[in-house]
Amino acid sequence: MKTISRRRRNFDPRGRILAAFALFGAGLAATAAEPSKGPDAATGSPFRITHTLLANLGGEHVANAVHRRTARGLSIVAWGDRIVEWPLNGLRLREVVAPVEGQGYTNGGCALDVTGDGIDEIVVARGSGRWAHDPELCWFQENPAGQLTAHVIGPVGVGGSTPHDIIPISFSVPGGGKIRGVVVVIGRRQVTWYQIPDDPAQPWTKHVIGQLPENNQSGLVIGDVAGHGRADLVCGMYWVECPADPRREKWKVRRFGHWAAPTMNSMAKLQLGDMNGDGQLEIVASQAEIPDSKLGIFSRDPKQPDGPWTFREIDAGLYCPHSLTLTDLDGDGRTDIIVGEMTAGGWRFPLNPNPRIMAYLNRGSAPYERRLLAQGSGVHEMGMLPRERGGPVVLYAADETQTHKFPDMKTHVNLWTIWWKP
Ligand SMILES: [Ca+2]
Ligand SMILES: [Ca+2]
Ligand SMILES: [Ca+2]
Repeated sequence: MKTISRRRRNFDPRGRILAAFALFGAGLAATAAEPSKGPDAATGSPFRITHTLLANLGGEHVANAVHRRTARGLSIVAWGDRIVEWPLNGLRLREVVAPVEGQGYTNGGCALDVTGDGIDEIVVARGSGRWAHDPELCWFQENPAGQLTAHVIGPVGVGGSTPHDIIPISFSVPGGGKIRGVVVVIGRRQVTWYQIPDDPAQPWTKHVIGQLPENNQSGLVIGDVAGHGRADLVCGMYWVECPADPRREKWKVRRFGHWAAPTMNSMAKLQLGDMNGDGQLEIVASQAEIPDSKLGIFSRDPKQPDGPWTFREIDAGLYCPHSLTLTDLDGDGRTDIIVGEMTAGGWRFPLNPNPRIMAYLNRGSAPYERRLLAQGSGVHEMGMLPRERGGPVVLYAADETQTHKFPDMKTHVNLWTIWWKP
């Protein structure tokens, strides 16, 4: 396709990010959060935090927000009823794909440089109505007018097969070379990946990885769990070992966690990180879709690599912590955890009167130290901008409204900039 260029465009995301930090700092008063009751540390907040309201979108549905590289620096992109974008250089909302009556976008979606020119496109599925039934997977490319043009990757399935999770994946394959694509969790059970062809405007090749043994599996993250240097997957309560050639060979599915599926406990938000500094990845997980939810770390026993993983509970009593991010917040070299709660889960639960974003500072074998970062604004699929060395943590998210149950809910898109003070 002629419109796809492989030339590298001249842009510098680092400069844009720093300019954006200056903008936040100049216009906003600091709103350092106070610790709440419970297991939080008793002393004052060690963070300096500024909050930016990007938009109040009324009853508009926003399913997810990610950041992408554009020719002019980073943007935050969100979709639900339509696709909108906030360039970090200016933060003014731009509608990049207009709404279509009766059509919605899926929870799953990601930024990915499909064309290899240094500019990220958006991969997301669209379907019928608020729940995006009968979805088709698409990628959206910025056109010269600054709007996003849709290219169809292929159908995903029928009915409620809406992908909850879509993330980029790449593989080094036998004989040399790399292949790239996205992993898609369909109907919270079938794991599939779509391979980008030489001409990405053509339909992508669909490879079915497998059906997970139980329903209600969600949350998806990629990392080298098996230690073979490959792109293993973690989804719900299972991890899936990548074969040497993911185009032709079978993936192995193994259970790592014990959160039971029938009660939706297994619908997780997941991250992979070396939480104890031993060089092996652990799975950090929260029960993303339920009230009275747990947060904890699953560790693989090197003596019993196929046996049950051990679980260390970090916190409990959370409300739909559908956001989970890892970073070293306090610069001590240990990876810390950030968790965000929703205002309303997608199921038959009461509203959360005071959704929180909390940090859990990693203190090694001592308990994690819980710190309140913000409260009052629910978050769903919270993202974190690429972090400069020694720079602040910048989090952003929309709250997913459930107006079919709570008609007065409003969608707010927020951004927080967090500095470690000491
Ligand atoms: Ca691109
Ligand atoms: Ca480890
Ligand atoms: Ca740390």
